[in-house]
Amino acid sequence: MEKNLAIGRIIEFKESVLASENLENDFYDLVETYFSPIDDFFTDDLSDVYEVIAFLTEQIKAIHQTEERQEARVLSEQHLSFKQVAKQVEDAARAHRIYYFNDSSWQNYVIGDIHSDTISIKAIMKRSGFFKKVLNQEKVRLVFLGDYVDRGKAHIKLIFMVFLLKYLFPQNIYMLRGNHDMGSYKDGQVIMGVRIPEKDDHKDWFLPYLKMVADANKTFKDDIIAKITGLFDDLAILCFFLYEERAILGVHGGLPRAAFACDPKEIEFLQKLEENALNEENTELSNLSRQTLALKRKLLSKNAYSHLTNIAALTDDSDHDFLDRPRVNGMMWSDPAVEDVNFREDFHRFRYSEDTFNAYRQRFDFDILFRGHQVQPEGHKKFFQGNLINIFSSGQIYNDGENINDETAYMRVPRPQIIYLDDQGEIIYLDLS
Ligand SMILES: [Mn+2]
Repeated sequence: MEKNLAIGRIIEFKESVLASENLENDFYDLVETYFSPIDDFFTDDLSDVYEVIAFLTEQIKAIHQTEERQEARVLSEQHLSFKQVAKQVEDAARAHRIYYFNDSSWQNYVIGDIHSDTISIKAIMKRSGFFKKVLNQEKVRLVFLGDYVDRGKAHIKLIFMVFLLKYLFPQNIYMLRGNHDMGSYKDGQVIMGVRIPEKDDHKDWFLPYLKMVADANKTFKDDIIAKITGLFDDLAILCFFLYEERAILGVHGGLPRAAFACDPKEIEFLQKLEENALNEENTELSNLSRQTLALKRKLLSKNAYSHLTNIAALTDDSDHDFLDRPRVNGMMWSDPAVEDVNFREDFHRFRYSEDTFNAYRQRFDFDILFRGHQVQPEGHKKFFQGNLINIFSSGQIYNDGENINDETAYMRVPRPQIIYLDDQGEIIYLDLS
């Protein structure tokens, strides 16, 4: 088959990156060659955008394959300690959908939720000095904690840009999966990983929007939906940064569900849940045996994660927790429990106490957890003595004293931020405007 021109352009760009005089401008010019001709996604010719996204999904899957390291795979299956594994593998090794970063000479930037907002992405690239550093062949690395899509205004362009960045700069860009980066497409039906609130316009949601565009526009074939969700399935779940004095785990939401409750409030909550389950005939919970649930609320002296006997178990999709949900889901959906808020359990979402968090830290041997998932107006928020840090990276972006971001769904975030880790692993919060 003749090589598609639209794809040819990005292949050529990748081959000549280091010859660029102004990579930042050239990158955005490249993006605009595809997007500036489009006025209306429902009627204009989207063949080039379609071809490129389809190509990028395949390329990125192939890149993920090249990141895989057999040694990291074996060690993750043998060890509980992230530190132990990270000490023994090559920098940026990937295994079991976990990235291990151990070379502190890299400048690491960690980025929270983006949600279909290209204005914040541009600010992130600028704030990190990404393009200049790449041109100078500095070791710069951007690690995204997931939630690329939904809610904002630039669904297709955002996914195009992030995928293009990973394709062009595979050693500088790393993507984790968020709870929104999910779904599937079967028999003409979009199956969502998240629930759309009733009051919401479906256009504000990525997969329904793709489906609407594909239904209306023959140049944007609907098989793109399965290609994109297929790549979402291939994204990593965890990343780990090892520094001499500090070990940091990164994830979108939080923890897998513990084997039993550590905190008296959690136990009380689970008791109520169990009572309700046993009283109701038709809930999913009623299918769980009394014995199983009762076991979960016992305060045992063992670690609440002693049922997980190696790191690889964390990201094993075939492994389910006691509510019969894939363990991986918990890590994308759970939130830290704050005072005066009840613990909640609704299969997807749950809150973890500080005791549970500390049991998890102890079991898997890390110091600090970075996560996104919850909106933080001040860009970041610390929980649990500063050992859990929530970062949020979409919101108001200022230029000459005025907010220029008309794509974000988070106008209530006046101060989106990213994290910079210096070569000692010191945590520095950077404002995007
Ligand atoms: Mn999220």
